[in-house]
Amino acid sequence: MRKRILLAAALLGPAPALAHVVAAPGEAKAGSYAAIAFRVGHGCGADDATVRLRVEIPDGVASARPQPKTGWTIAIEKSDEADPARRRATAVTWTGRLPDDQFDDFSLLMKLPAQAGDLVFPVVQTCEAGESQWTEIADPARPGQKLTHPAPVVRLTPAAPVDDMAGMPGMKH
Ligand SMILES: [Cu+2]
Repeated sequence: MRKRILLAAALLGPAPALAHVVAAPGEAKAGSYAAIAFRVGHGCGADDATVRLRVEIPDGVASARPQPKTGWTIAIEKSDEADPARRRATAVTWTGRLPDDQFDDFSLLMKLPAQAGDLVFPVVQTCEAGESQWTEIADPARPGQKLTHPAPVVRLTPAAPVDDMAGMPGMKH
């Protein structure tokens, strides 16, 4: 019985950290600034090294700044508002080389939307031979559905109300 419960939890839980391309952490507070890494666990196929990773930034993210990364060049695509101050990063592309049998993290510091819910980041992983599009989105009407190339998701949890925080012992504001 206990075994069956654990198995069910595993099936419903987040994707394994080293499979596919996943967001790490996969959960953050709505409205917060958070550093989120896009973790690449393998190449596009057997022995097929990753040479480029393009992460699309969803609309509600007010700002996204990539962390400099030794051995990789970074290109930031921006929205086209006339006022430079209003332009936001719409996609970030890293170019370099990651062998298939190694993993790496590609980090963004983001101002997350205030609204709780799932934030989806479509990712295209380009390799020396192939390409993987991590762009599939789960259908909430079909729980348990298996996606072969799910897009990384960050679950935004509601920000704690200020009153609750003030009532917590040891919290100073
Ligand atoms: Cu995988």
